Amino acid sequence: MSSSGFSGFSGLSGPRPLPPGQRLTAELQPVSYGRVPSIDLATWSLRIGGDTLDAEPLSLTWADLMSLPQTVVRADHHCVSRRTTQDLQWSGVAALTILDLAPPVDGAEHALVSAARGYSSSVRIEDLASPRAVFATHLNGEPLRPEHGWPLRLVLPHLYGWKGPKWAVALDYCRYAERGFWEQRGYHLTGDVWREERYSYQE
Ligand SMILES: Nc1nc2c(c(=O)[nH]1)N[C@H]1C(S)=C(S)[C@@H](COP(=O)(O)O)O[C@H]1N2
Ligand SMILES: [Mo]
Repeated sequence: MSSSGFSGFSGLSGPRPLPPGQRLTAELQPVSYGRVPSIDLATWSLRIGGDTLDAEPLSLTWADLMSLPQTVVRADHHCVSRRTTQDLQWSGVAALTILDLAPPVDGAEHALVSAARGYSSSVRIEDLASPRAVFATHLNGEPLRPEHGWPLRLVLPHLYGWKGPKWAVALDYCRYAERGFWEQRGYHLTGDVWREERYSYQE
């Protein structure tokens, strides 16, 4: 069992434990560096590239994405600024489905997920392969609002929120970890909330 074994509380009733150092907020507050991008679905795609198994990038259009099996994940959201919002329902395409469709080459254990307007985050393939990792198109049954990442955001419930780019446009596999936006600015490469991996000096 990986360090993320505590993330599966969906389905249990009663109060759930908070990760260390977190406090509850009722509503999911939009948090982002920079402005909300305007995106045209007709030209939008999710590009899966870098060290792919067949050495070719794959671009998924919105229609491609919609034709993949859809999944629902109930999860708590933990921002590294210490706010936790419990019991959100994300739906979209499991990250595992994307990994199966365009797998990384053997030996590529890392990825960089990039967003429109320059944001990116480092994630481990192992974390993307969590059954609860989802490229979400909907929050609580509604299409994502623009400020929450429409049309697509990555959700990794066992990692801090910064690991999930909103307005995701690319997933690049890499053999060596590449640091994304916050990882270059002092935040942790892995970012497991239950291990309280907040800062790079803990690595
Ligand atoms: N593109 C982009 N994605 C992002 C961010 C950002 O600044 N830009 N902020 C991250 C952080 S720090 C958190 S906590 C969550 C916040 O999600 P929310 O705005 O839906 O609450 O988005 C993450 N994804
Ligand atoms: Mo955050």
